[in-house]
Amino acid sequence: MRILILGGDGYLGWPTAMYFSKRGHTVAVVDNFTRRMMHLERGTDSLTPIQSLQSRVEAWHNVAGCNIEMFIGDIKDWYFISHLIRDFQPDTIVHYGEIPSAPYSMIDVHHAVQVHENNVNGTLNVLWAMHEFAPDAHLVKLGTMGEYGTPNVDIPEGYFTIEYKGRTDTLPFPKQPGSFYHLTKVHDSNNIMFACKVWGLRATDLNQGVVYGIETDESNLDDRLLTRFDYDESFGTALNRFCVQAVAGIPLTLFGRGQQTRGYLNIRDTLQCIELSALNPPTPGKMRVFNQWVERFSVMDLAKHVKKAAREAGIDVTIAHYRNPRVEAEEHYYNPDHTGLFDLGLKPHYLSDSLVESVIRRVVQYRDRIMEDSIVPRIYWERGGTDDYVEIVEVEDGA
Ligand code: NAD
Ligand code: USQ
Repeated sequence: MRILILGGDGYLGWPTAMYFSKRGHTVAVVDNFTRRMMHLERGTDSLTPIQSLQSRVEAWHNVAGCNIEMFIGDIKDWYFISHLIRDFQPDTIVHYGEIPSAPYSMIDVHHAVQVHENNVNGTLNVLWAMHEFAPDAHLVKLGTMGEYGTPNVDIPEGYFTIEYKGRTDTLPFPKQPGSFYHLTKVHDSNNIMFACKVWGLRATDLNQGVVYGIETDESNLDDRLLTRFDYDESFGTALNRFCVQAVAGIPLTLFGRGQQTRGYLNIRDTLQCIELSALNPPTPGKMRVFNQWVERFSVMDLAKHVKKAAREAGIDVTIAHYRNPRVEAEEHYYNPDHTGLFDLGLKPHYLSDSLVESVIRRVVQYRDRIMEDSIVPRIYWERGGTDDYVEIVEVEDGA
């Protein structure tokens, strides 16, 4: 299969590129290093010392004997992306190439607009390029579970059948996203669904939960192949952050009451889900939706897992409740369906089996690179970016 990976220099994109090329597919990656630039802007960095994309591609060739083609350019640039899709003729386009951070999108108007322009316009370009130059390709697009928000009813995989005033229809499930970033994913989903309906394109919209972990089978072959691992407030996700905080001796940053519940998955399972989607495309004209997560945890559950795992590694951890910088439900119902990918054959990894070995061990390895100043939350949904409100409101006893 010819696979074009948009955002192939990213946390998930680079491991995906290695994973597919190891399995004999023809792989090309696209990136314009937006993520590296955003770290420069914020004064933060990946915990793992990641190589340049060029060096990784070379290292991968030396270590595994596999080739990955590289195209440096902006998905927002119509001529760049449309000519690439026309010339490469992908069977599958895996689209990770967006700005993935809720806090970053909430800094101020400029960041909200930047995230919208990047994500929504980039995906529109991809859809038009497919329509004009690769109408049979399959778009595997990374959306987010956060598109749905936290409604007080079960969440289906994309669509539900509803009866209203005596008539019945199958409709997209309502979306109640929690940040301007999450909103861009809703706009993308609407645009993709429309393009499938009108132009007969085929797409899989993957509503992915929060991903954790550093290692994959491929990246473990050589440290030059490691993917990025972020722990700052903009780009680090909760569990990755907690692991770094544990090793740095900083009280774990639980926002508010800590009962916010999300779906989580190991980075290795992301790779499987992308492969299963790519190998089983939907019929033309359809936007298929999968909810891509394995286990459900509250942030307090995560903190307890990290505390336990750190103790096994000889590290004592304190859990603290911070004033919540976000506007979100801190206690809520959460029961999203997630059978689609399991039905296709997903073999999940579980948090309790992998935390010490595949995350904490690596964090300890790179503990000297931890920038403690980038950990505490400073971006507030309500009041704008200032650090006046950083505050621990309670320390958890005996968790
Ligand atoms: P990432 O920032 O590490 O990767 C995205 C890559 O896309 C980066 O390398 C970036 O430079 C590139 N990019 C962004 N805009 C671009 C543009 N206009 N042109 C070219 N390249 C561009 O993020 P990630 O964590 O790997 O996430 C990948 C995707 O998965 C994102 O769409 C994200 O929203 C989604 N997602 C991630 C998670 C998670 O927990 N990491 C969970 C759910 C969904
Ligand atoms: N949280 C804490 N402490 C922290 C960081 C986060 O309590 O130090 C809480 C947040 O308040 C939130 C939950 O943990 O309730 C999840 O936050 P997160 O930062 O781990 O994840 P989120 O902002 O939702 O975004 C991440 C990825 C994003 C993806 C999303 C999937 O960055 O790209 O879309 O996970 S989901 O959460 O299902 O929407």
